[in-house]
Amino acid sequence: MPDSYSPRPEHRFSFGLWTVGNRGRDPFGDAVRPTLDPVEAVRLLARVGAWGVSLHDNDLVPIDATAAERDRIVAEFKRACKDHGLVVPMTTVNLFFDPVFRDGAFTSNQPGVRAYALEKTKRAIDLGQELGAKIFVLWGGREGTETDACRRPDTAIKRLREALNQLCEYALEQRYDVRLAMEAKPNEPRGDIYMATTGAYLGLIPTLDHPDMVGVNPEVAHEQMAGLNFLHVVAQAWESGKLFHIDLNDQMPGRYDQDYRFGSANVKAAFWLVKFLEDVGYAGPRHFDAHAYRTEDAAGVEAFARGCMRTYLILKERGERWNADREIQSLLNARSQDTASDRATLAAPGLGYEQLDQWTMEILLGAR
Ligand code: GCO
Ligand code: MN
Ligand code: MN
Repeated sequence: MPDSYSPRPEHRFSFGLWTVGNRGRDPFGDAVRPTLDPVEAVRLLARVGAWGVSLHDNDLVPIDATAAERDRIVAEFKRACKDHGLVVPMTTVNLFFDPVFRDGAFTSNQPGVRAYALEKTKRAIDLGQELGAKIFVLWGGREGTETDACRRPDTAIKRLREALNQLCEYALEQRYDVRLAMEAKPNEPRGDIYMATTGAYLGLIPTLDHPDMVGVNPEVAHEQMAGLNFLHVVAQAWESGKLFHIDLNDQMPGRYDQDYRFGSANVKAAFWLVKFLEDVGYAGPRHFDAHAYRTEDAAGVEAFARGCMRTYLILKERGERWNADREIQSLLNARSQDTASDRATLAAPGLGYEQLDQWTMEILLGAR
C-alpha cells in the first residue's frame, strides 16, 4: 500500500544499473545472484518507484560489442526506459574493470592506455547524450598506486588535469549539454587512490581550463572511509556551487567499501545529510550507489532498493518535524539573541547542545 513514505518522481531517486544488478561477488566468494539484464533492471526500478537509472558504458554495452550490437542494445534500453517512465539522469564510464586499466587510465604511464581511456570516455559521453543524461560522473578507481615508485604523484595530477581539459573541450565542440562530476575515494581497489577526498577535487577544479563545467559527486561511504564528516564535505561542495550529483549509501567506520543500504549503519549522520539536502533545496538526483547484502535473492534486492528510498523519506519527514519544533528553534535562537559583548558574560551560559541533541535523538527514535 502506498503511504507518505512512498517514492514519487519529484523525489528524484535514481539507482545505478550496477547497484540492483550487483551479483554479490567479493574477493573471497563468487556471485550469488544471476545476471540482471538492463531491461529487467529498468522494470525492477519502475516497480519499486524509482525515477531514474544511471549506468556505466559497459553495464549496458559490452566492451567488445560491434557498432551494430551497440545500437541495438541502446535502442532496446531507451525503449524500456520510455515504456516504464524512467529517465537517465547520469551516466559514467568504466575505467577500472578491464586489465588494460590495471595501473590507471588517465594517469597511466603508458600513453596508449591514456589515449584509449580518453577515447572510451568520449564514447561514454556520447552514449550519455543519446540517453538524455546531463551529468557525467568520473570515478578514477584505478588512478592510484600500491607503490609510489611507479610515478611521481604530481605527474598523475597533471595527466588527470590534461584529460579533464580534453573532455571539456570535446563536450564543447560537440555542443553537448553535460557537466562532469568527479567522485573521490581514498582507496580500494588501489592501495591508495589519487584525489582521495572530495576536498581534493574542489582544489583541482579551479585549475582546469573550464572549471564551470566540472563539479563533484561525493559518496557517503568514501568520505567515511577517510574518517570524514560527510555532511561537512557535502556542505562545502554545495556552498561552492559544485554539488552536481551525490552517491548515497552507508558504511561502518574503518572497514572496506561496504556499500550498505542508505541509512542502515549511521542513522543520525544520514538524518543530518537528508535534512541538509532538503533544507538547501538541492535539486539534483538522489542517487543510490549501494547494493543488497550478499545473503539476498531477487526479493531481497527489491527490499534493499525500496529501503533506501523509504529511509530517505522518513528522515526527510523527521527533518521537517525538527524544523517545526518550537523548543528546538527557541533554543537555537536563544544564543543568536545574546546581546552581551564582554568576554566573561559571553562565556558564562551553557549552550544547551546536550538538550538539543537529545531532542534530535527523540525525534529520530519516534519519542518526540
Ligand atoms: C565504488 C564507486 C563506484 C562509482 C561508479 C560510478 O566505490 O565502486 O562508488 O560505484 O560510483 O563506478 O563511477
Ligand atoms: Mn563506492
Ligand atoms: Mn559511487
